[in-house]
Amino acid sequence: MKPINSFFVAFLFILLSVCSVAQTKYEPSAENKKNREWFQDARFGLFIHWGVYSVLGDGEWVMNNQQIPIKVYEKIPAFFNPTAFDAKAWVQMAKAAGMKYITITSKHHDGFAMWDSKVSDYNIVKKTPYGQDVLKMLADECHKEGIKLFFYHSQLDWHHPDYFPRGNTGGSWTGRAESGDWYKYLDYMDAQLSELLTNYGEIAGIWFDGMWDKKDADWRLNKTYSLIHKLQPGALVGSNHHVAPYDGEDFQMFEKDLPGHNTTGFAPEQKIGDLPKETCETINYSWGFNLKDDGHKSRKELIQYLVKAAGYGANFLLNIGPMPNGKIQPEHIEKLKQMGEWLTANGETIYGTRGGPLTARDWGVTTQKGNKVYIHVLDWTDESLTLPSWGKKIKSAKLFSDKSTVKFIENEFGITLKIPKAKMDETDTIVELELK
Ligand code: FHN
Repeated sequence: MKPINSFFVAFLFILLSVCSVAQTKYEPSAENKKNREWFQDARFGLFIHWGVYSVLGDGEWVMNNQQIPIKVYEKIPAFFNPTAFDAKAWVQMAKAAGMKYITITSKHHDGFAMWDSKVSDYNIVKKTPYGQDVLKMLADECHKEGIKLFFYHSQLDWHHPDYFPRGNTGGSWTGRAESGDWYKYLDYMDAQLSELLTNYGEIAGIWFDGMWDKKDADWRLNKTYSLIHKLQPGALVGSNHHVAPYDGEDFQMFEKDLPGHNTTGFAPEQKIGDLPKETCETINYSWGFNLKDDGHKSRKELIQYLVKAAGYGANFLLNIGPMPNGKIQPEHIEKLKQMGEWLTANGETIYGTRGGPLTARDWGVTTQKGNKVYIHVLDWTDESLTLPSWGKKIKSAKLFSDKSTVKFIENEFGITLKIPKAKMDETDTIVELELK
């Protein structure tokens, strides 16, 4: 037999490496691309943080913040009995608020599964007196009502023994042995995700959170993302890792910030990519139910956040943290109702739009659909407002609210609109421009 030429071996090795990289590059399916369009058109969704932690009324981080050892925390599910949970009422509330999808926590950092998992007994059916699969009830209701459903899934896990080496949170106070098999943990996570993507009908996407706990770990993203796309090619994958999207992701998220802002300090290096965008925010200060938190945002703040997000070309995912009995705080129901009323009147300027021709300004934002541009004036007191020109001529301008004509001048200084003071709306004065 002839000896194999070492150059040939090296060449073969390089070729195989290139091929394997090429193979792993993600190409979204046609269905997935269609769903990305749907997602951007939807613009408004309901975020739900709900788990056994709600029993303690101190937010979803209570296990870590109060350093409750696993053995003690495991007693909490016995008190979780949400007999007032009503999937129909939740979905109707979301619909009436003008929301097009729901993203609910399947598992948060405490590791407790809110569905009938066969992979682990640490779940709502096995460990709570309620004993029912709330995700199944919600999924069925969403499918019936045409509301899409995403699962928020925490990669970080304060309960699982194989989540090892530990990350920045969930330290020795959990009482876990200082050992574990990381890849076994990832297998467990993939197995749970497979359940969620197999037994609950069409799932709009998976909203990951927690990679930031172990920034340098091998999260085996390629394997997990491929699994999701194999099980449900249309499902959108996003991750709240606070950096630019990784290969295999379908949308980019921003936590408590509009794209490109970093007021929270979570994302100093977050680059904005080309994927559809979403920003999430709390209705008060907490994600999970917090008994003491009454810092509820006002109707105006919430509507303006939605409008700004749309101006930035992003969806708004607004969070509520249901109570342990399954009910939603009345203040939150009221706020959602008010948003729905506003959207009934003004939804045309939000749904199906993309970020407008002008980037956000101190006075507000713009959205666009076809040859219509919506000028959302959020903070302005003068009657005249000059916009920089973006190279298109205006055919007509009118107030969106009563369709009355808005006078305008186009000249070398830009486009000046004259909005009568009496017609200004302190939440959002919308001028509809029709382009030539
Ligand atoms: O730690 C979580 C937090 O509990 C919540 O789920 C939010 C939602 O965006 N994300 C994490 C913090 O980045």
